[in-house]
Amino acid sequence: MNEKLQLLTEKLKAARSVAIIGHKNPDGDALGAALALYRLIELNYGIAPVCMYDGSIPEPLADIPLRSRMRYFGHLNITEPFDVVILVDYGTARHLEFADSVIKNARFLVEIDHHKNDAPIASLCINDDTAEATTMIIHELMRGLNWEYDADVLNLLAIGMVTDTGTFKFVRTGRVMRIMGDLVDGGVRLRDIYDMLNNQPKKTILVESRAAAGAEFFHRGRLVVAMIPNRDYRNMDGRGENVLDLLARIRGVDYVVLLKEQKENQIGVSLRGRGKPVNQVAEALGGGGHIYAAGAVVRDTMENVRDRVVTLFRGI
Ligand SMILES: [Mn+2]
Repeated sequence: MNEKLQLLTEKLKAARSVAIIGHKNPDGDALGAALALYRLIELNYGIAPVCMYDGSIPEPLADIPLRSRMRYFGHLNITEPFDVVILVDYGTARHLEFADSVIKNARFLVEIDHHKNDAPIASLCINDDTAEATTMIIHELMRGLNWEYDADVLNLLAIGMVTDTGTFKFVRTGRVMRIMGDLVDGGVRLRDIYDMLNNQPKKTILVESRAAAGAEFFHRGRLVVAMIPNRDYRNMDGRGENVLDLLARIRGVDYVVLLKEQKENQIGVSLRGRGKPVNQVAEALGGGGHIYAAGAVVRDTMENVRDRVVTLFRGI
């Protein structure tokens, strides 16, 4: 690891231009990692990286610190290759296609990620798939290299960890909590972060409530399926986490499925298991994910996908 940190430091010291890119439709961890790294590089190497994204930023993250430094790729006019390009929290190269040209032309390519990745693309990979969030790796870099930081950095790191662990529900070891302890000691107020994340547009909450109210129960109430038709999907922000969370609170429910009609004959499927695996069902639908939280995109009608899901859970 030390050699890697040394190489990173050397490259940043010599760099005259730096770009930071996270996955398309960035979430709290991708934004937190990109913007914290932005500020750390600015503070410690005197150079302001260009952070770029594609797709949309979820509404609750619209007021994330340094949000204005995150630039929409389509609005950038990039003419010169960057000396250093850092990919954060990207998962697979597919999620970075929008920035292909920047990545291909990079003089030096770094990646910092916590996703399992069998095909890393950078020459310097600071990857750790045992970390629950990319922001944890950034924190360890910051401490390991004795970087200077400020309040924005600490808050951005905390936002990434809070969101990627489902508010610590998916924590596997004490490592996240130790880092969180360090951040709280540094002045991070979790209350403020929760307040920020709980700020959602009215139309989103109304759409999500409607979906929950119309949910159907199968297999003796152990499976619940909610659907969001396209006219509502367009008013939704994010992935419909509230629907999944609300339905998962019902006693006796083991599996929650949310079907979102992204467009005609294209259904986004989100699967949650309360201590029960759902990844195999996701795989059967052509998707994947984690054991208890997985998903797929299926090209079919809402009714057909619902029927397939119900059948796939038949043996439960
Ligand atoms: Mn992440």
